[in-house]
Amino acid sequence: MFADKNALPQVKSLVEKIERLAQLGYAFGHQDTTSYGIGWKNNGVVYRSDIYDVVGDYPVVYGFDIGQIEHGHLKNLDDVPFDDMRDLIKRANLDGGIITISWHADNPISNKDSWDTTKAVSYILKGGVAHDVYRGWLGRVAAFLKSLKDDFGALIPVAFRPFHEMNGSWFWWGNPNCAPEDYQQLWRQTLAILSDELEVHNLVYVYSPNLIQNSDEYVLNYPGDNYVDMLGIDLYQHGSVVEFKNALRLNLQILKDIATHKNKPYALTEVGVDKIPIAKWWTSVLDEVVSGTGIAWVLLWRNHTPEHFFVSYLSHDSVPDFIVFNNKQHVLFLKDINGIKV
Ligand code: BMA
Repeated sequence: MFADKNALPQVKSLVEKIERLAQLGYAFGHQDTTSYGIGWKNNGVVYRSDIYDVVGDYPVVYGFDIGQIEHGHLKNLDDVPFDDMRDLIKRANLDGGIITISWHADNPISNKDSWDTTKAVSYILKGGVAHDVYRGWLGRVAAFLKSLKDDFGALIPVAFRPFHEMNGSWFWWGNPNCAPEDYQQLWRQTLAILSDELEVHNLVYVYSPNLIQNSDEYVLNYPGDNYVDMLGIDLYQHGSVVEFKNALRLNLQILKDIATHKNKPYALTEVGVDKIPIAKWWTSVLDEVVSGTGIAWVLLWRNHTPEHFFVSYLSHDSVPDFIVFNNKQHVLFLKDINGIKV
């Protein structure tokens, strides 16, 4: 039933929760929301989020990234200590949030970052020269995922989104740096090693291509229904509002059709426009297209600096519109799903 045949009951509960959310509206998500924001960093004492500063509420979906865990580093690629990340995950889970984790893994052949496109995937598959290195990496990924426990010692379920945007050319696991068949093998082998060998059983597996032109492109790298629990799409606004809305509409329609046919939940696993240059972007662009499409959530990327951010922060021009957006009945923040508004 789930990609991991031995998935824990928490995995089932998480999928059911995701499905319930999609019936109520769609949930708001933010990457690294409690790790840092504009002008501040989590210090382990004050629990904070730019979103909370603006609307007095937290997102439902909390995104984290475990890039660099593969080397056993203490901090991820964006300088977030893994010990702090674990604490923030615990807190988000306790508060009723949903955890999703991506993995900007370094290139296992060149040892440069995820964006280094040196050919790598075929070498880390079974029989490849770097397969053992990759196994070692998964050992460290597994150790972290298995360390995510609540106060009662129960494992926290995670919507795991490895090797995302595989139809884009920028990551070493993306086309054309990796053939679709190799990608599918990488996915299936990763799942088998994590679940069967390393006994990681708290994952909902999420497949998420970047912007697509048609459904063939969506399924080009798809590893198969038995290996995926949830479907996603990543889509950013780089050009005009009109172009973006058209692309978003088309992509959500394709995603919905495929997901409905496969009977799997679906989400906009990354979306946004860097620096929010349009004051009413939340209501007049995002919500206008996303509302009523049946997606479970939208995940906005990180608030890094005033030159790179995706969610309104205090004093930004988009704040009034973000408040209107937050007040919409079908846009779900944490208090909404914990029974206060709906
Ligand atoms: C990208 C940018 C990078 C960051 C990476 C992983 O979209 O935000 O600065 O390192 O995501 O979070």
